[in-house]
Amino acid sequence: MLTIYSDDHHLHHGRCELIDGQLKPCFEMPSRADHVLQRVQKQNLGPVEAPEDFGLGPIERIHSRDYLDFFKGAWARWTEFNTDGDLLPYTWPARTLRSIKPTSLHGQLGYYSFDGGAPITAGTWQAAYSAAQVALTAQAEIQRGARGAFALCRPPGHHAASDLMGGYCYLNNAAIAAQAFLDQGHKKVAILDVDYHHGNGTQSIFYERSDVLFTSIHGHPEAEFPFFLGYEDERGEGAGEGFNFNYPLPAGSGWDAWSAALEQACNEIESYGADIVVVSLGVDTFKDDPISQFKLDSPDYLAMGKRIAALGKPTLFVMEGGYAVEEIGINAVNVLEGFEQ
Ligand code: SP5
Ligand code: ZN
Repeated sequence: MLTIYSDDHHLHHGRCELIDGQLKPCFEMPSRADHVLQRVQKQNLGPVEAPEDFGLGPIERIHSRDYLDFFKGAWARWTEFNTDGDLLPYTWPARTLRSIKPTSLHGQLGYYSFDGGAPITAGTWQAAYSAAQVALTAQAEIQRGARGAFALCRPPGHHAASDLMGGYCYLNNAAIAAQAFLDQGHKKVAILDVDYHHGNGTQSIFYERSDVLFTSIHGHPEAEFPFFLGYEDERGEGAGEGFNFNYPLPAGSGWDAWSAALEQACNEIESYGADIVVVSLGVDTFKDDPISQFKLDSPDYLAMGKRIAALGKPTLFVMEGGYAVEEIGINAVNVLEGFEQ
């Protein structure tokens, strides 16, 4: 299987996030992608190539122009005030407040984010832009006829909505790739989001559409980030009604419960009749993940890949979360090896 990877991800290195009342080093760190790349090479998964540059066009199919302009220009505006800390939001237009776009940098940062987990650093735009190109280049490989391809994206993307960053995500790599498939002639794309966290950004982007089926298996939002989306009763709206399937699971869930949900998601993907499957591949479902509560073990990821392969569809794997840095490579590549077996 071909892997697409860009060194540009190193340009994004947030300093800290708020965890349990303390500022701690960001869990979403550059060594994550380095470990996955090393494992791809160690296992001889296949060639590793740099992305092509498809420009902003395919990104603008998902993200609003004003959001992209804000994100691209935010660091330069921040350096007029401060060159020391990362740019982090601190006020959001929650209930009782108005969603009017302010003029100031911090006002706009709150307007274009939903949490404080997506710091903007000097290289964040370039890293996120390149990650989107990584997804698009792997998408092009599938479009040329490959059965599978791996987009080793960092930063991840599935929490990013059309005009919101958050949850370590800025540009929704999986959504951008899914839209590219449609724009290149496919009619039905299924997204299978296996990251521990609900893919709220991806769900919101396609919620009123029937040309993308969204399925997600995740920690129950009653108890888990992103808290405010990901319930089972979210089935899509308007033309999208019946094209959204959430499988929230309780803390402590292991392979038995998780694989039963996978079976249901796969059945929905089959009855939908997808042309293409895009997997939002987070491996923060691992038992030793430092911020998650599922109990999958490394061999389970082989079984996951095998079940996805049984769908018999061309499949694009897009890297999302996973914070047990030493094992993230083993677990992510196990999915890909399970798919290829
Ligand atoms: C892409 C992705 O996986 N994003 C996840 C963002 C999660 N951000 C919230 C993390 C809060 C973790 N709290 C854990 C407390 C452990 N003591
Ligand atoms: Zn996650």
